Amino acid sequence: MRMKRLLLAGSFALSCSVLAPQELNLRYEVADNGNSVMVSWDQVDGASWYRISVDGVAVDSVQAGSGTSFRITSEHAGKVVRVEAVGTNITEEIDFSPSVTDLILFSREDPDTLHPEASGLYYYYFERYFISDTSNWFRIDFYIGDENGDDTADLNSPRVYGINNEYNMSAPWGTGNCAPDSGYALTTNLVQGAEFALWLSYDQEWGLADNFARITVDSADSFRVELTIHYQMEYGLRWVGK
Ligand SMILES: [Ca+2]
Repeated sequence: MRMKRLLLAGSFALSCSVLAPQELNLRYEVADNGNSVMVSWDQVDGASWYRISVDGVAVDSVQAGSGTSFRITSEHAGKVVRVEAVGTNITEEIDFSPSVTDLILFSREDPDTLHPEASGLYYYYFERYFISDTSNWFRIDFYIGDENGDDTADLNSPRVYGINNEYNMSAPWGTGNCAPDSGYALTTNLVQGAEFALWLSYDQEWGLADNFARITVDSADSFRVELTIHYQMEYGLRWVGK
């Protein structure tokens, strides 16, 4: 009896080995002004349904034969999207994890000329720049300075000081892992412990040339701030999971 089972297992493995491996070919599009991700995949043999999850938490399921796409809305925003073909061992993922930069910046009112006041994106991370060096200006995405005169350091769009004409506005983060749709300003007071959304944009309309980041204020006084920036590398996507 034992021998017979082993022979059956052997012939099964042999017959499977001649078939091309199946793939979901999981793909996506940023949708809904950057709030949603539309995922789609190929049907695979043997799947009874497809489980969609974000960061290990099930979002929904799609029965086999009833569709091969799903829109993941902002309430489920996170980092890793997974689609599992239940009934097979086929699982594929898309990783929307942000890059992370820690920064110390100073107010442009700080008299110490060795203290950098501005920052800009260099590939996927933020670099520090001196406002005094105008050759840096085209690289600057925001700078620190008390532009509204209330003795607190502010996060400012480069447009405020005429550094360049990008908008790059900020807004209180709100809740969840999705940057807000509205409430953006050119100048935002930085408060220790607060979180802000940074919207990198050449105009004031959302588009697929834009990027979003999530800024945590680790400390802030009138001259010096420490920031942690999570940057979503996917164009247009408001999701920034931590
Ligand atoms: Ca201020």
